[in-house]
Amino acid sequence: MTHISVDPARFLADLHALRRFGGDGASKGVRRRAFSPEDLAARDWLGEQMAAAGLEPHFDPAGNLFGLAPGRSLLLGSHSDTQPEGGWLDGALGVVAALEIARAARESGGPPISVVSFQDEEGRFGALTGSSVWSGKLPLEAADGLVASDGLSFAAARAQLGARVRDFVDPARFSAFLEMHIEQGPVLDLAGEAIGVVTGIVGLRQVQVTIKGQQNHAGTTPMAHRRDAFSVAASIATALPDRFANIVTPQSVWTIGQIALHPGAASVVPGRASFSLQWRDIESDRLDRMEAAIMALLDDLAASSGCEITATRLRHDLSPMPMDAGLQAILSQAADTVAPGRWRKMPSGALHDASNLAALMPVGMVFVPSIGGISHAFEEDTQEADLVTGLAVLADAAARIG
Ligand code: HGY
Ligand code: MN
Ligand code: MN
Repeated sequence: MTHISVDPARFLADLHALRRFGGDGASKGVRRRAFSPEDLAARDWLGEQMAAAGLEPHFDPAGNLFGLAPGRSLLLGSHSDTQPEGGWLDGALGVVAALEIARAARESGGPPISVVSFQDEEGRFGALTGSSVWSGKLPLEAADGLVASDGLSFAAARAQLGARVRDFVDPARFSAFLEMHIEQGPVLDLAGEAIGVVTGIVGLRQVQVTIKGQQNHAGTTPMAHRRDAFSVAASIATALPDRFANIVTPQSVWTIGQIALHPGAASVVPGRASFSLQWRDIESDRLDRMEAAIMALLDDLAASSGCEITATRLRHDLSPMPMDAGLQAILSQAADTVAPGRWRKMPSGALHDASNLAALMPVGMVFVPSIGGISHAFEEDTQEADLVTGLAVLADAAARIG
């Protein structure tokens, strides 16, 4: 096993350099939505770093950026696009760690390692869009029809790639995929541990609920005569915990993250409400039972409120995905070597591109702690010592895989 001697200072310098593309300025936070000018500039910068590391930069038609080692290689990476108000590490950590390990492996005469930054993991257009297209789960033509909330289509967005675009990389080039990521939750931080070896990634379902009531005057319409679309939306949100009580576990989650009221005026009873409802769990059948409870609740409220309620499935289903047992074992050995007594095995409550790649090759993931468990917010952060520990674990595992 060739030891891959990484350079922590170089790794951290690259992480901070990447943060400046779309950097918020007042915090470490980043705004770097898929195919935004900041995202394209960041990808071009990453391509330059890949070339300087002796890798062949390669954009595919979906905007995924690979740094290819010659021949067959281990693939490391993540994504470099962010949420509208993203953290500086979500995705970026895995891409920059992959770059450092690929560079260090080449310097140490170690195994060939390729790097990838998948596009639109954060779902400006779809869900894990770039890796869904690359893995064959989502045809490029279907992705092209996806439209962001500002009206930009995936087709128009990716057209900005211009002459950068080449063909899709053959997944057979890669022996396995490893992704380092921040935990984005509180478990490791609360336990004072440094490393999480991921056992599996949750599945996700999402619907867009639309409620049609009666737009009316906020002053002259008696409460008993209203068909207030927001009031029904609020009833759905408050009723879900009871409806889920005998179904969910403490790890099950559901979120109403985006809501729009029409016409959205203080003196008008909203006639229409539309909101996203997303739920996640590590078990498929529990996702099914949560879905059945949601649909029953919508039927009950439509009958009792006199409003018309529809639910449109927004995203193609993302099934729960176990991580490869062999890679879990290798990552556990690496964690035990680098951070003995300070690591655990754990599931991922966040989605990751690794879910899509599991259909193509063995995949494994490793987590580092998130301070306060905060993510998808400008406050997202991790102690630099923990970032370096994660890098060492990933490098050790990459060397063991060879
Ligand atoms: O939503 C997720 O789990 C991912 O961070 N995009
Ligand atoms: Mn992520
Ligand atoms: Mn994210």
